[in-house]
Amino acid sequence: MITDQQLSFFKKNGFLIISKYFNHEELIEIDSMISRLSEKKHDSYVYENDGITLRSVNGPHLIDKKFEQLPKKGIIDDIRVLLDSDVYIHQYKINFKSPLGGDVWPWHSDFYFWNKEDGMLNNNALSVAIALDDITEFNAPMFFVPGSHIEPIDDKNIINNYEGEARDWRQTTSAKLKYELKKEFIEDIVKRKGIFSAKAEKGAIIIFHSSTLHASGLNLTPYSRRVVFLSFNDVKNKLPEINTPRPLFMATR
Ligand SMILES: O=C(O)CCC(=O)C(=O)O
Repeated sequence: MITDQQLSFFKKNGFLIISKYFNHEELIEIDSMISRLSEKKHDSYVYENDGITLRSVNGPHLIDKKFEQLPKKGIIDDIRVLLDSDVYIHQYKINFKSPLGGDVWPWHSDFYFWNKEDGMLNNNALSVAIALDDITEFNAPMFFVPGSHIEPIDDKNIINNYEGEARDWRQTTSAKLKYELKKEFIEDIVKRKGIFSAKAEKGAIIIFHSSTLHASGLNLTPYSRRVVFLSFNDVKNKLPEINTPRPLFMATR
């Protein structure tokens, strides 16, 4: 159960780490589910630029029903407290950040993407990153800008890397992300608010608000850094109808 102290930390900083959320047996079970998934192929799989290294599996619950059990009841109860609302899963994915090859996730806010690509209106949403490996300073931990969730991003601070090109959901998940934050913006906000490296032992969960700025670097180590991401949205903030929505494995409708 989320304590008052954790709630106020999350509200102030836009992220929260809770260690030992998943126990040893649960982690072994998740490991074997992920190994089975890695052997399959599906349209929702994303590879790094080399075309062979697995970057992400989107919508694992649509490929293997066992993944539906992963959002344990405890997680949902805790997220309800953090968002002060009933919630549903907006996005579900696994990022592999493979040893000696997992590529970067440039600085971004998830809400900016969810608003532009999926039509999400309000930012009362967050993600839970489940650490399946120890995340150290070496194997590409996520970086957060504490308190950035309360500063909305203006369109003038964004470069669209695919301007004029046909929409493709892969543009929103590759190492060359569709909406790039301008360097001057990052420089200003990081110098004002600081930076936090989200290291965690396997089994921990790292929760971050949909507007918290985050990024991660290359994995230059021989150690994997697999993370399951469960993104929850306020039920009052369900996605409206839009033209050319992203596939269901990228955004639940
Ligand atoms: O896996 C990571 O390091 C970052 C992933 C991320 O930023 C995202 O999926 O929005």
